[in-house]
Amino acid sequence: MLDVSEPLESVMIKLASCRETLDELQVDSRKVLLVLNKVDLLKGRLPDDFMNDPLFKDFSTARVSATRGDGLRQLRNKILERTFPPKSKISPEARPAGAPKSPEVKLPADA
Ligand SMILES: Nc1nc2c(ncn2[C@@H]2O[C@H](COP(=O)(O)OP(=O)(O)O)[C@@H](O)[C@H]2O)c(=O)[nH]1
Ligand SMILES: [Mg+2]
Repeated sequence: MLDVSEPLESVMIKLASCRETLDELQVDSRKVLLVLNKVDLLKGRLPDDFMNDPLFKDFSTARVSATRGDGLRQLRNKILERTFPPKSKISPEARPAGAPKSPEVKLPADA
């Protein structure tokens, strides 16, 4: 999770540090979901302005405002897609006993 309302230099320093740690741990960048929070405070600055930076390479991203609720539905879907990838063509009946089914996650906006 990155607070993108901070000065861009600070955002990039934090991202570089995260990236370094993930590389050390040999985490596959394609598996990373980077959540950009506080997009409500961007005031005209577009995430696209900085998201082409190589530091973002191979990361999936979700843009949210935790306080306003923007992007939470998309974030939920991205988490669910990764937790229960569609490539698994196993029918529900063929699931191993005890395997979790995709949960229904309720967000305030669903109410
Ligand atoms: N405007 C705005 N404020 C947020 C958002 N998410 C968290 N905050 C506020 O940020 C404050 C917490 O600071 P934060 O930078 O998230 O945490 P810290 O850096 O770990 O101390 C709280 O007052 C939250 O209400 C957001 O999406 N938009
Ligand atoms: Mg902070």
